[in-house]
Amino acid sequence: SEVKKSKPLDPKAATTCESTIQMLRRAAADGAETAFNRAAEMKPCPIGAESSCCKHCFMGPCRLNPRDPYSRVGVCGATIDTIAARNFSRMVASGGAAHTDHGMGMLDVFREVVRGNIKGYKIKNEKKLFEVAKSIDIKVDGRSVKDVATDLYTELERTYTQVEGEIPFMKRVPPKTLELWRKAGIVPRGAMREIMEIMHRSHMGVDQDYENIVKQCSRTALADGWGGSMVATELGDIMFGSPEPKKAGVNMGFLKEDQVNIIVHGHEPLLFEAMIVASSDPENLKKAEAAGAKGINLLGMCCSGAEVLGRHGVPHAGNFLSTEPVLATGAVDAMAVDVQCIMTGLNTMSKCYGTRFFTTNRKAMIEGAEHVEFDEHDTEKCTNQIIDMAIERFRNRPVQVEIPQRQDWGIHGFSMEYISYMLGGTFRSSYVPLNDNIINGRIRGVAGVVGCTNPRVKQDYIHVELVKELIKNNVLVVQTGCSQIALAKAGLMKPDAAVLAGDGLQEVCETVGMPPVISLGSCVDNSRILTACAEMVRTGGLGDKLSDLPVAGCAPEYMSEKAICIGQYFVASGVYTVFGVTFPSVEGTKFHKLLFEGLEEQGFGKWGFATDPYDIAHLMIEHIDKKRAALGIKG
Ligand code: SF4
Ligand code: MSK
Repeated sequence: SEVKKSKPLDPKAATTCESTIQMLRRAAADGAETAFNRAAEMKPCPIGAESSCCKHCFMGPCRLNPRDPYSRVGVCGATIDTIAARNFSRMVASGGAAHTDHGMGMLDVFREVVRGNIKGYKIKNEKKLFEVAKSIDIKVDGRSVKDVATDLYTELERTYTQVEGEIPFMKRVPPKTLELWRKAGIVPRGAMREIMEIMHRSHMGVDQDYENIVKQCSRTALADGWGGSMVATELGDIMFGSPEPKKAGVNMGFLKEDQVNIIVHGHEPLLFEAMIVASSDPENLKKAEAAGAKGINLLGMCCSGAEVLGRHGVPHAGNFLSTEPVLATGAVDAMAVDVQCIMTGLNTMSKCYGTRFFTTNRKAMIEGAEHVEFDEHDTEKCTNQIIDMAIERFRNRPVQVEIPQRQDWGIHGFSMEYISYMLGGTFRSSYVPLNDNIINGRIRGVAGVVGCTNPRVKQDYIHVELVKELIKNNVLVVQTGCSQIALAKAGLMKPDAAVLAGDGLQEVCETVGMPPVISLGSCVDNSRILTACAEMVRTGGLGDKLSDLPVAGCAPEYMSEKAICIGQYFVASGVYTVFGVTFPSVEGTKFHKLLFEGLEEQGFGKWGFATDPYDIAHLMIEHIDKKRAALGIKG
């Protein structure tokens, strides 16, 4: 009854994902609609798209003309630069809040594990615990795991709650870069303080100087990248193990008609880790068997999935835009979600196909959806309930099952530690070192290609085409989030994809046995890229600041405010970062010029924008070449 007739959609124009095309066709035949249909029906507001409107007070909302941006000001007199900078700052605050709240949740669980109040998780990776502790000057020699973990918890809490001083992971930042940040006054104190200050400064009548606002954007974004997100990544590795390369599968073909299929979607690994335990519990397996199923088949989607794909090899059913279409298979017995990137439409789509859909986090409920609260102190209560209801749905599947047959295998699960090990223990050594290969030109540079998929552009197409162009030009690609799933489906995470790379990169990949495209995990794991960049500087030969490195980043199909915050922390760190789809500023304005030129002149990175995959790739390659030339390592 909730199904609405949508305009006909050409699935092949909407996505390059074969499984998603098949499911969009089925959904259309069934009269079910997805974000693809809704995007076609909802024209984006051109004034909002270029961030030329303000609703920060009730003398407005005020709309300026992006085609003639200085022709008007808001009722309070705010210019286009003030309005766009304030809007941008709230995107950074919201994106940063998402990651830091996620990280703080991980820290809460870590504390309870250390105190012995949570039994369902444990410190799995003591080596990593000691390494992380050492990296922020906690004494480890001769001390017990519990003592080091207690100190680590206490120290990392400052990442979020500290009101004065520098957050702990500033100790990992190359000294010259840190010096620049100190001079600019953008070293983060604690995430809560930075986010609060942005919300204050962007209130009507407070900070109206776009340059000053952008400084606070950088400070807040750095509190995410080098703070909230980095803590989430490191604690994930400590509690669940650091990822190691393993063969793992991606695509809807990993759904199994004869098993109870459960998808976990969202971002925090806590629910997923508990579901992994519950789905292999003999009691639950017996119940599934009694219902006629051959087993319980757990799959991931979005970032929850990306994280366990690398850590445990759990198959991944697809990225953000495939979360609704996968329900049209009729094979998903339950979908459990936690936080971030959960479309409201999933609830409606679940009802169309009889999937049991559960929100599990008290912070993220959906009207009309079943809520089974996940409590880290008693994980089984939630996971067993979800499994029971999934089994029940399997027993009485209300619709015919149609599973796309495509399965894509690849090597997933890289981490900073593994890359360093793979390259001979350090980024610069006698055995296929990264820095040496950049210096000798076999590898031109490193590109981070990350981020979402967005129905305003053809799903996966830009990610895949631009990565192919980058590796063809000897640029090693590292990936996180939904982007890495696009490339996994395109087969570029197999070592034999090295044949698509330029001669130099191909030689390195073949020597080491690695793919030319390396998957690093979820959105918060972009912090692994920051750590790797810091390690490249520390190793030597590529300058003494992060901004000296021949590296670039992009999020060509982004849709989330988290992506804006990630982009800003890369830019503030010194990385050229190109976004696609649309950019929330008006070209030619002072604010736009600051983001796209001025920040680089001040010694940071800068933003770039393009929509064509080859244009994006060549903007990144040109930048990498510019940095190589500055280092005197041309050719
Ligand atoms: Fe308009 Fe100024 Fe109020 Fe914004 S803050 S809505 S520009 S009056
Ligand atoms: S899940 S933020 S759609 S990458 Fe992290 Fe994917 Fe973007 Fe969400």
